[in-house]
Amino acid sequence: MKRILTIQDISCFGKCSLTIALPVISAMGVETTILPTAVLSTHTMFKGFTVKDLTDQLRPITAHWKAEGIHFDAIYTGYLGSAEEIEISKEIFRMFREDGTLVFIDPVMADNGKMYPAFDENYARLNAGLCGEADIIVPNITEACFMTGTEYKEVYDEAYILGLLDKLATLGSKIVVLTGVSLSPGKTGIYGLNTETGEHFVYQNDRIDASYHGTGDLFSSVAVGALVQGLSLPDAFRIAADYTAHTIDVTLQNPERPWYGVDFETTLPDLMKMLGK
Ligand code: PXL
Repeated sequence: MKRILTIQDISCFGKCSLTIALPVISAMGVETTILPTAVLSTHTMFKGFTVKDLTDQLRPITAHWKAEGIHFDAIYTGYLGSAEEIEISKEIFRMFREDGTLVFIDPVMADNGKMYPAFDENYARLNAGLCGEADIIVPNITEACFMTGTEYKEVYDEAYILGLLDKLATLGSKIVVLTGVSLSPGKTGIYGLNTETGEHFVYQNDRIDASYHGTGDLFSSVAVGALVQGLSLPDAFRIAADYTAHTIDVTLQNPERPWYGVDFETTLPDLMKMLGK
C-alpha cells in the first residue's frame, strides 16, 4: 500500500486540513500518516478560535519515524502554522525524500486577495522558498500573487495566468498548478505548467457560485492520493476538480445549509466511482 505523510493543522471542528486529508486519502486506499502542526478549536473563519502550536513536536516525532525506518511515497504539506514550521518542513523533506518520493505543496495562506489571519508578507516569502523544494505546487491565484509579488486581479485574462505560471516556475518546483482559474464566465478550474517540458495543461468545469472552507484541502488530498497511485497529472487533477465541484454542489442541496465546510462524507462513494474503484 502506498503511504503519504501529510503535514498540516487539525482544526477540530470545521472540516478542513487534516480532518479532510486523513479520511479522504485513507478512503482512496492510501495509508495516511499525519503530522499535526497545530490544534485549533475550529478553522480560522470562526470567531474566537483557540490554537495550540505544535512546532516543538515536529522534530521529535519525525526523528522517531526516521529511527523506525518509515518510508513515505509522498509528502503533502498544507496549512503550516508558523515560519519555523516552514523551515522544519524543509528538514523533513530532506530526511524522508528518496528516489520517487513526491513532494506536493499546497502553500495555504490566503484567498480572495487576502491573507488568512495568522500570516503576513514574510510568511509568503518563506512559503515561496518552501515551494522551491517541491515536485508539485498548487497555489490559488491569491497565494501565487503573494509569493511572486504580483498584483492580484479579480478580473484577468489568459495572459495574466500564463505570466503568473512563469513567475511561479522561477520558484523551483517542477510542476506548478494554479487553482481557482476561471477562463470564461461560469467556468473554473486549474491551469498547470510542467516547467521541464514547457507543456501546459488546463481543466475547466462549471463554476458554482459558493465558497466553502476546506475545498482546497479536498482538491489537494484527492490529487495527491491519485498521483501516488499512478494516475497521470491531467487525470489526477481532473478527478480532483470534478470531485470538489460535485461535493460543493451536493453541499448546496443540504437543507441544514452548513456554511463552514463541505459534505465530503456524502460524496466519498462518488469519488470511488470516479477512480474506478
Ligand atoms: O482550508 C485551509 C485552512 C486550513 N487550516 C486552517 C484554516 C484554513 C483556512 O482558513 O483556517 C486552520
